[in-house]
Amino acid sequence: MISAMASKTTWVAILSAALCAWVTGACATGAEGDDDDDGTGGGSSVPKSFLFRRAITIGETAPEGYSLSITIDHAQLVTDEKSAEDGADLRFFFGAGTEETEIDRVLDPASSWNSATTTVWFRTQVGVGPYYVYYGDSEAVGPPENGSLVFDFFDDFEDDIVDATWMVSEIGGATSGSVQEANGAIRLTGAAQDIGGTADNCVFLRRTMIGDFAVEAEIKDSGGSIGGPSKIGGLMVRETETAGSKNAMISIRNNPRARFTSWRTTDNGDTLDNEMPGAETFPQYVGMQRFGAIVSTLYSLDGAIWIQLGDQITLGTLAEAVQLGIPLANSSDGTGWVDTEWFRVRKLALPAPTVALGDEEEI
Ligand SMILES: [Ca+2]
Ligand SMILES: [Ca+2]
Repeated sequence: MISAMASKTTWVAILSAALCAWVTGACATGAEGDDDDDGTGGGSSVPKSFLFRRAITIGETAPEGYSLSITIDHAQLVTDEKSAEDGADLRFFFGAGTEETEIDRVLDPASSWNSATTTVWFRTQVGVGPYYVYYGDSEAVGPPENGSLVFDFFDDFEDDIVDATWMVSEIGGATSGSVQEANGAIRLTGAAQDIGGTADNCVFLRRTMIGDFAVEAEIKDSGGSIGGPSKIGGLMVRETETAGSKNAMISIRNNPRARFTSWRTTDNGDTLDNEMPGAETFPQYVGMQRFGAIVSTLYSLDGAIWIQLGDQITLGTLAEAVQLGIPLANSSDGTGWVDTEWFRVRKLALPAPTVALGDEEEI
């Protein structure tokens, strides 16, 4: 670690003289790199002293405010001493010339810096671009990385305070519903029976969503009293908090653990399901997409490649505003719990817009 940092300082020292020739103000103040280091983001114009950049080309179908990710071999950049191990110098900019401003970027929670497949999210802005990812400034600190400016909603559950926009419902006679945030996760606790048939008995950590969306989350762990056919966390969209509300869900069904999708297409109607047998362990990555009244459920083995589980579900006519969140039915009179590591909601665009990285440019 120490030798890597020392060599990084060296390449910056060697090349900084060249940079001083044209980066206005950077050398006079000694303040190389991004000056928007308050972590709040929001796009400020900054003097840059990055040594490299790659253009980002985005397909025309991407709407404004759309969350996109790029995957980059950051480990190779670190090996080549072009970027810091912690990725603090990997920064995203939008706009041309004097209009160029820095935008927030967030490391995918299933990814890591200094990886061959480092995946970073950013969001499309108002206008046509261009977009660049810059790197190669060992003094760059405090990258803007506000997830709320990259996704429609993002919660990594890292500050031990439950965001006030989360609500807990005890549906169909479930009891002991509560929520707390600790150890980087949100814990939903309750004593509930099952999700299925013509009425559900579950606790539901929810928030109101309007319109179409894509949502992903990581189920971290579960414990307490977990009975036989439990549905352990995951993602659920339902029209109302009534026990017989139409809904769609992806969960982990207990004993044996299996990825599990279920849906009720009419209020108080029966529930159908689809499962993929397997002795599943945590963590589990789950996803869902809502397009009008059509819901798709997805899972991932690594948080990177997502696979649809079962067919698309059509929930009849679905209200524009729905309840989206994390279900738990622990099939027990005792209390059980499920922890969720992170939860994000982003705009849905179909087909998914393309994004591509151009070749590295030295600057
Ligand atoms: Ca929190
Ligand atoms: Ca977390």
